[in-house]
Amino acid sequence: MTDTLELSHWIDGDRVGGDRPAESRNPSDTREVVARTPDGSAADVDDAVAAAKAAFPAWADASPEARSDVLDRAGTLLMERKEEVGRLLSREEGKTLPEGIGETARAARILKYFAGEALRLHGQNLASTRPGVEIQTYRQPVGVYGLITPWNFPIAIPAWKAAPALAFGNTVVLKPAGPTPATAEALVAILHEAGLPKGVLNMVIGRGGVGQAIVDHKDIVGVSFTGSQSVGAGVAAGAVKRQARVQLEMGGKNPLIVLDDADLERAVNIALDGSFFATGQRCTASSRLIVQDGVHDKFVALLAEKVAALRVGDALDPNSQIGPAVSEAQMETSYTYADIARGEGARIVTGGDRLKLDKPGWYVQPTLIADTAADMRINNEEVFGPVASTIRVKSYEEALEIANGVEFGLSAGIVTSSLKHARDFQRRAKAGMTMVNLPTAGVDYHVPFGGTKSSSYGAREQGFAAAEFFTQIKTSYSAG
Ligand code: UN1
Repeated sequence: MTDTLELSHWIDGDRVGGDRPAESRNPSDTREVVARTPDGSAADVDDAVAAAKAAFPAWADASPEARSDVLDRAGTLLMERKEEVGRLLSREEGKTLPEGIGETARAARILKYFAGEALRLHGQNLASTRPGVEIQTYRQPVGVYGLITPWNFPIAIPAWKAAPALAFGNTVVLKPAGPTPATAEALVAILHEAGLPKGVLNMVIGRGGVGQAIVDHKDIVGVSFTGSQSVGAGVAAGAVKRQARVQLEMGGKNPLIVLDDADLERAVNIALDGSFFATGQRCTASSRLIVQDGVHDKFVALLAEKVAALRVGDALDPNSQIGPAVSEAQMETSYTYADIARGEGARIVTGGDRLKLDKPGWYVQPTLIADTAADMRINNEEVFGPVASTIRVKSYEEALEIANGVEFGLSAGIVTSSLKHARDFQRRAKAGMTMVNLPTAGVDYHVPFGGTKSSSYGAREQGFAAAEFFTQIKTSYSAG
């Protein structure tokens, strides 16, 4: 067992809040308390926003080079400590150690990417319709942003929201997810160590009340949220009511189409990765495997064999391929959906039964479900666990119609050797991201990320697109 961390909020450059009634536990061994934390209140959010507001003018006016340097240094520090922070992430969230270290390295690279973007921010020069008049557009910092982040990428998502906010001269109040405060705290601490001025980045640990206080705070100009659709709807309603900016990333029910002409071995490995790695706890996970008649039975048999052989275990055990679910509730959701699918007449090919290991943890047996119909609940509601279902189709057109037939539209994939179908799919898939011969999950950090329909709302995150949400355009006219 490892020591329990004693965490605090970060307000105005200091660790604040000594009362620690809440805790995060290790999902691989629930006897272990990873961190004890405060349970923040609206008053803590007030203090954090006041600090962020006071810090805003100087940070907004700082040279972009100064902002770039802080992000670059923080990226270097985080990369140097990726093993240590990645281990903390895996202890707290439950993804395997290589996944935890990989995510930490990704967060470090995100900081470095936005160190560059701070210097590349630019506007445009346009001719006026009037002779002698010139027009310039500038992108300017906006103010204090509220960031509400999920537990499934406990360092990469705080990084990909905070880094652009800070790079472009805004200040921040961050609320990390309840199950994973320690990993987010590591990021905030490193940014301060890298020289971030006090008050520029604040963090309030707590439950839904903290998120609500952020959404409702009159001095927060924009809220970026990643999480569930039901919470997201409330975030949007609250923000829009007071005309704050809002950006939401929510669920997915991502399809992976496998056509008869696919390289079958490759298709099976793509499905295995997209559906089950990171314990299926990715909003980009492939949860609907839409498979053409000619290869269907072979695909299901080959995939089932690989799914059944996956080694589920303690996230820190090098032998584990799949870690536990983050919480008891997430574990229960997976089993509940296996039962729902059974009740709907589907066939559980492998998994679905409770898994008991040698230690108390929230382990889930990876589950493959076949013979499902597109309109079943298992094919329309997000499970967020290591559970995938297959749907048999006759043609590409039928596959596409089913792929597009849900309320979500985050990521969509196809495995095929046909250029014609791949190209058509890229154009017609109703999703923010399309993947050809790749898993639906596992995205690059330097390009736009986001979905359509109920998956996303507002401006895209990441890459060059991040400037849209975290800056405001000013249009300046001048005559000589
Ligand atoms: C990925 O698939 O690499 O919460 C990233 C999520 C997404 C990020 C997925 N916002 O799962």
